[in-house]
Amino acid sequence: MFDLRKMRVGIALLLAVGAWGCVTDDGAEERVEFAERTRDAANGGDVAHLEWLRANYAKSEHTVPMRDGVALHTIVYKPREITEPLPVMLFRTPYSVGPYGTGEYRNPLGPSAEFDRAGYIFVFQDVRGTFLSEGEFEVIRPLALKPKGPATTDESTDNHDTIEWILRNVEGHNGSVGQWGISYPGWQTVMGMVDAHPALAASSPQASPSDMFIGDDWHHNGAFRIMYAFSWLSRNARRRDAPTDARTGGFDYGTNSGYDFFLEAGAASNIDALYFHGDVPAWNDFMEHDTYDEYWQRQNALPHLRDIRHPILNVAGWFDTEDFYGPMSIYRTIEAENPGTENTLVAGPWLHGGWSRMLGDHLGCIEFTDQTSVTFQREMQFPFFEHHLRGAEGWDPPEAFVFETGSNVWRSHESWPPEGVEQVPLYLGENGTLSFAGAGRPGGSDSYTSDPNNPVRFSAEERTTLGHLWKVEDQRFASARPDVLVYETPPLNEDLTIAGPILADIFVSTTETDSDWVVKVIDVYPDDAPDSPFCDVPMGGYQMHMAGEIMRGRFRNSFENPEAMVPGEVTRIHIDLRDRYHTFRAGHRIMVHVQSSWFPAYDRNTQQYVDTYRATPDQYITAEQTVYRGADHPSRVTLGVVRD
Ligand code: PG9
Repeated sequence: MFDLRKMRVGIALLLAVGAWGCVTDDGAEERVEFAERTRDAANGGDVAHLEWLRANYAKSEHTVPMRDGVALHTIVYKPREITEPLPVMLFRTPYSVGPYGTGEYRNPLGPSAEFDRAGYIFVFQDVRGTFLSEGEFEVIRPLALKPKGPATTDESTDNHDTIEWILRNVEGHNGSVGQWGISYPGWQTVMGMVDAHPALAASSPQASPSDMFIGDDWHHNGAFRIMYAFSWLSRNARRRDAPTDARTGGFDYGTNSGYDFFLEAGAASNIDALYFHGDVPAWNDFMEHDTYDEYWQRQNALPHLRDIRHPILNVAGWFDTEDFYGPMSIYRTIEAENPGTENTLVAGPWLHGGWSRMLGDHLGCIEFTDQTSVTFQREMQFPFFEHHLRGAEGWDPPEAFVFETGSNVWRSHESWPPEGVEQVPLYLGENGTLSFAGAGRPGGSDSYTSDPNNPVRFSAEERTTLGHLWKVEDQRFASARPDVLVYETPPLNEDLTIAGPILADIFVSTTETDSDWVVKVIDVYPDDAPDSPFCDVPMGGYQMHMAGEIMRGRFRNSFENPEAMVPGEVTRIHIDLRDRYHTFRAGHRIMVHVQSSWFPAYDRNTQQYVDTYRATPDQYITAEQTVYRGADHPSRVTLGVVRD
């Protein structure tokens, strides 16, 4: 008999190939695996579109001079027949605009194949210092200080100069340029929004980082994301001698256990001597900047998001493990600083970039029922650009298009978070309880021993790269550990929907002078939950990671001026677990975990106030951790409960 839902997985893989190729980041393993699984589908499905592109678009390659004379490699695809002036779509990336050579085509050209069919001029550019472009690559190059001299460049001026070149040199355009990109190309899109060229008429930054110390790829709240930084930098940020069309980066871990690999490497600064040997300058820069100093502050995009007059479509994935803080903070900053600008938020149940490359009807075991990325591409992204670049009808957006997970529905709201949300504390209680009823008797506490030589895994999966699915992974492996505190509500009598930021306030003490504090909010499925067609994990009792964040104790009061924790002193730790829109269904339970490591997604805290990046093996010491609860120390997570 056919299992209709399993058949949909196959169809999903088939269709996903059409949106392939927009993101190149970490997760290479998954993509290779994914590409292998779908190769036949690609040959059977995608080839038709490729042939159509060859027949209908002409490709040309150019070296485009920037204001300082550095030439950036630029590829233009233009419909072979242009009967009326066409809008331009610009994409700037450090991940290569290949395939190179006028006979080789990208597929699709636009953010989705609809764009190709509608007829656009597509312009792709290798950013400064990458692949065939000249110059030096600087990872998240800070904007130049103002006033900028006539030959001063940054990614904003390169963006501006490129648009100017397009207007002057590419025939057949209608004067309107749109720009999009996911992650690093999304950040390039943000840079294009700063002091934007007047022809830039619509921008869609998607999963762009905004601040690499606070909440995106390299750190969260000052805790270093060693696994992701290692894989990304080793692949994308090696020194190069000259422009090249070949990827020079990559790394062979020689093991499938990132846990063992990073444990054996020890402190982060050892990595250069062990593996990089000066070939990855950014890694050594990071090692020199272990607080939120000028180096990191200058990379923060948010202070520059002023005077934005053109429409913006911001896109975020609820379960994006790379850049979720970025798009949400970019949305909020544009909203606050640019009244009157059309600034729309889209947030769906996606991993990093999932809206461009999968159907989005599930993530790991978790099913979302709608083909969410197809909905996004057809009903949001395409009409947004068509309207603003070509004047087409059919785009009248709400403030926010947001997908509510758990109940699996798209909703439109006139604000984010929506009206009618009440902040409700959920208190950690005695005997592992979690209650809305109140903080309970004073004087309670729970303790565990945190051992940095036996850190809590971030995922039960044995892997070397960060991957994505741990953001919805079953947490039973963690609940079983003695160094993870577990608190749980009884089964809910009715559905409970939450929207907006989840805020944790926990009262803790440690016997040492520094520690990491991780809080996770988990959706626990009932024992009789039906199994998922998408995985082999029993869904009865599944503990879905719904939200989670880390705070490095030394940064609890200030990211610029870290402070040791005082042994034995009860200390409040506030952690923003970031936004979610989720319904805990009736019969499900809410669970909270507290733990002091999340390895190797985050490097280990020595648990002493020493130089973490240069710690010697003997400096990693155990700490006795206590979490206080009850009326005198009401440890809690505060949820935005949707009341109507
Ligand atoms: N998350 C990736 C990234 C963005 C910006 C800087 C470094 C890495 C990416 O997927 O592009």
